[in-house]
Amino acid sequence: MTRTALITGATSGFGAAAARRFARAGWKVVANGRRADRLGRLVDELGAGNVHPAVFDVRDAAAMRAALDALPEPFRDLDLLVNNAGLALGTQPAPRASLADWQTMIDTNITALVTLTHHLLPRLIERRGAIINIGSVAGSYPYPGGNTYGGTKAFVRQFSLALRSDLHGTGVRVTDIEPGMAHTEFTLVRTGGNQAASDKLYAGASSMTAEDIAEQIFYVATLPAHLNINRLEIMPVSQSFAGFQVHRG
Ligand code: NDP
Ligand code: 8X3
Repeated sequence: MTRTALITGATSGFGAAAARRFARAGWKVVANGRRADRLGRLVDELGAGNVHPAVFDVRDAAAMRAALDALPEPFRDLDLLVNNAGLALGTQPAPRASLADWQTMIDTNITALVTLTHHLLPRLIERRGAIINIGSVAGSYPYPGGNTYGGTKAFVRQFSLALRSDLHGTGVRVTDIEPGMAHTEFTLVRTGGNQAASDKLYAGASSMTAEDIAEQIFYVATLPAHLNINRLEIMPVSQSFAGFQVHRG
């Protein structure tokens, strides 16, 4: 039986890699993002019968609903929602951070994620489907400059667990995949397009790749129907934890 996934943020990074992984395995993929040109190239690469472009800003609830309500027949029966679209903005400590950046992260990583989830829950329950949210290690481990980004991902972790509880008995599975450092456009976006800063962060670090995370998304999505991975935390071997800091004087 053909299955269908909606993947948000499929123009880059994890989302684009996941769209390729699922489409090549025979799934139908609704690929979302704001950059229509990139979604067009994904459709050209994977085939219009396999990938449907859904161009909308996830923060625009009306556009989201319109796009999903207008899905063509072969893509309408969604079995999987991958809430991947998201971003970090800025690396400054809280007193020097931009409030507008904080609001953009909350709007994208939290408000849009819950709005889309709420909209699709009836369809997912009907099909005993699955939800995979992309959280982050930043939701569990604080680091300087992580402030609101980490806060949004902590929300994603707890919301995912709470959904599991509310969906008890429906057969719908919910997983929060929580990656550490992966080389995508994430740092380019976070630094406002600073390619040198992005290159410096990933240089020599053997970071995870977008394909590494896409493989985990696919693995979770294709487990036997009676299994639910609640949280999947994954880091590159090169990344680990540092201790508490102590200020004296
Ligand atoms: P990328 O910047 O490479 O990709 C982000 C994707 O999100 C893009 O496709 C972008 O599409 C989409 N997106 C952002 N804002 C919106 C919006 N308002 N509406 C629709 N789509 C949007 O980063 P990653 O692939 O690394 O990030 C994917 C997810 O993984 C994010 O939630 C991120 O927080 C999380 N994450 C990333 C880690 C990393 O180290 N890379 C580690 C842990 C978690 P477009 O701009 O075309 O709209
Ligand atoms: C991004 C992972 O380690 O850069 O969510 O905060 S990290």
